[in-house]
Amino acid sequence: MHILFATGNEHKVSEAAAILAPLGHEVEPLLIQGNPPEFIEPQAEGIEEVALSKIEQARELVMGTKLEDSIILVEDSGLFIDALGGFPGPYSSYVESTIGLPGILQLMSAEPERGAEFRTIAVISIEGNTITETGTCRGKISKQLSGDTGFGYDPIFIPEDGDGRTCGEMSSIEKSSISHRGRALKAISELLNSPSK
Ligand code: ITT
Repeated sequence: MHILFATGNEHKVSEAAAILAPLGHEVEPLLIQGNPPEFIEPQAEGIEEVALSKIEQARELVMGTKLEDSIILVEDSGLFIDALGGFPGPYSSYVESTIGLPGILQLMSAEPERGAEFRTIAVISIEGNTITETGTCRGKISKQLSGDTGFGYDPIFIPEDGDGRTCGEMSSIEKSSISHRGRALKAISELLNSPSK
C-alpha cells in the first residue's frame, strides 16, 4: 500500500519507510503545498488523544484535495520515565525543545532508579476507517549522552532488548527492530495485510 505519513519530523518518515518497505508498504511524507503539516498538539493527558487529534487534523488538511482518498498515517510518541512519574510523556516534544536532553540528565542525576519506556501510538486512516496500534520499548536512561544517530531522546535511551548501547549508538535498522515505532508499525501492517481488511 502507498501510505502518506503526516508528520513534521522527517526522521520518523525515514524510520517508517524502512520498517514498512519489507512488509510491502511504501511510505512518503504528506506534503501540503510542498510543506509537511504542523500540528497543533493539544496539551492532553495522554499520547492517544494527541494521536487522534493529529489524524483529525490530517484528514481536514486533505479534505477536498486530490489526496482526500489517500491512506494517511500519524503517530504520537513519548518518553515515560518511571522515577519522574511518567514525565515527560505527552510533553516530550516541549521538554526536548526547552530543557533538552541535558535537562533530563540533570533531573535524573541523583536517581538510581533509571527505568523508562518509549511509547508510540500509530493511527492510520484508510477508506473512512481508523486503525490504531501501540508500540512500547522498555529501557533505561543513560548517565550521559552517547551516540549521534537517530533523533530526539535516542542518545540517552538504552533499550532493554539491546546490548547496552543507546539508540543513538545503533543503526536505524537495529533501533527499529526493537523500537516502539517498529513495534507499532509492524502491528499496523499486520492489520492492513489481514484478509478482513
Ligand atoms: P510530529 O508530531 O509532527 O509527528 P514530533 O517530533 O513532534 O513530530 P512527537 O510529538 O511524537 O513527534 O515526539 C515527541 C518527542 O519525542 C519529540 O521530542 C521527539 O523528538 C521524541 N521522539 C519521538 N520518537 C522518538 C524516537 O524514536 N527516538 C527518540 N526520540 C523520539
